Amino acid sequence: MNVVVIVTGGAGFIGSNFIFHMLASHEDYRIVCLDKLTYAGNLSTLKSVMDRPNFRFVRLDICDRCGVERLFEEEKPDIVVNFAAESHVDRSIENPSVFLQTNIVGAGVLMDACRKYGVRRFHQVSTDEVYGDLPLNRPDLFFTEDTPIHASSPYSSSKAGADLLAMAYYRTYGLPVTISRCSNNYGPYHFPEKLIPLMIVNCLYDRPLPVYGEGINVRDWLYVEDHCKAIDLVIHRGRVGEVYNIGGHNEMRNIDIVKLICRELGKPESLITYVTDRKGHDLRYAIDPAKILRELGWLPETRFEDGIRKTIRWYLEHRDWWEEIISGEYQTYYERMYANR
Ligand code: NAD
Ligand code: TDX
Repeated sequence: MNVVVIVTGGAGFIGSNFIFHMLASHEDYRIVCLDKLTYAGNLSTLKSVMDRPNFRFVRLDICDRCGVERLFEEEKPDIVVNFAAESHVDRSIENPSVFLQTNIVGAGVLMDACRKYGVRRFHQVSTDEVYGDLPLNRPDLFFTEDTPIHASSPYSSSKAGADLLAMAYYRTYGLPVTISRCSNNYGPYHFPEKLIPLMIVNCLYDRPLPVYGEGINVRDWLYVEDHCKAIDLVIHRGRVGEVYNIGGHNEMRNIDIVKLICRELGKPESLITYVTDRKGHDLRYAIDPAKILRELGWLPETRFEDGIRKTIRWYLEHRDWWEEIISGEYQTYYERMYANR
């Protein structure tokens, strides 16, 4: 076993998909998942790989400096990929403090451990949201790696904070850092507080489909496996000290996604309910992925029409996974967020 990779936040949506990808593509690697198991982390997601001899799960908070150092001492990782984060914009608007703690302080703890134990790569999984938003009437504009950071929400500003810290550790200490900034992901194991799984689940229960504002905000959707493949390329072949944008030129208005989900599930559009807009709601995200194509040859492989059908089918076939989630704390969250909205 020549390469040890610590994947933080691997019990969440993208981190778990990344673990599946890495175990399938690099059979000789040892993959160590470090996750606090917050409301968004789910051990049942990892049950198919739990018994693999080259996989280990450790329940740990990335802010726990002693625990993180102990794990690094034991595992001597070659590569650390940081997915662990508070990831939901609406929760960050309600209560920013845990976002600052995990997304900035936690990332700093990991980078200190990487310095101390001399890892060969620290990869920070960032987001296109650090660039702020683009106007709806300028379809010619895209985020490039040179677009200034201009975050809008407590979530995106905390992610921007981690990016700045990573670049500072690269310049000051020579820590071998890479950063990727991806657009909105969708696919299996997406927590049902986010747009696509929330709409699928509500459709299946014939519940109202809460669309913020007029539903005209635009997101650039990427199938999660394509994101995982891009990160795999960046950690192996990306240049240190560089940022790579990841996105698939697949812009959709929220309302069009919700209508498509209704159509696919045979549900009436009369379920759509327009609700009070998100505070500071970003209008449009759109990634220019030219750099990762040019340098690493990455292109998305899944067309949206196929990816969304696969995703809907996955939710139909994995009711146990999401029914368990929505029967718990999620109900209180949903009431708080959507009742009387
Ligand atoms: P998620 O909320 O589904 O999962 C986050 C995981 O991190 C959970 O397993 C949770 O238990 C864990 N975690 C949270 N706080 C922790 C802590 N203090 N210590 C250890 N583990 C902790 O998130 P996701 O959608 O999978 O996003 C993963 C990463 O990708 C995040 O950094 C996010 O900013 C970034 N990202 C997400 C998207 C998207 O569309 N979902 C797009 C671009 C970038
Ligand atoms: O009930 C809803 N109704 C609605 O209209 C929800 C949950 C969302 N929306 C809108 C808000 C956004 O315009 O749908 C769009 C997508 O919302 P989210 O799924 O919450 O994603 P977004 O805010 O775009 O952020 C996501 O992409 C970038 C991830 O959650 C972040 O972690 C990632 O960095």
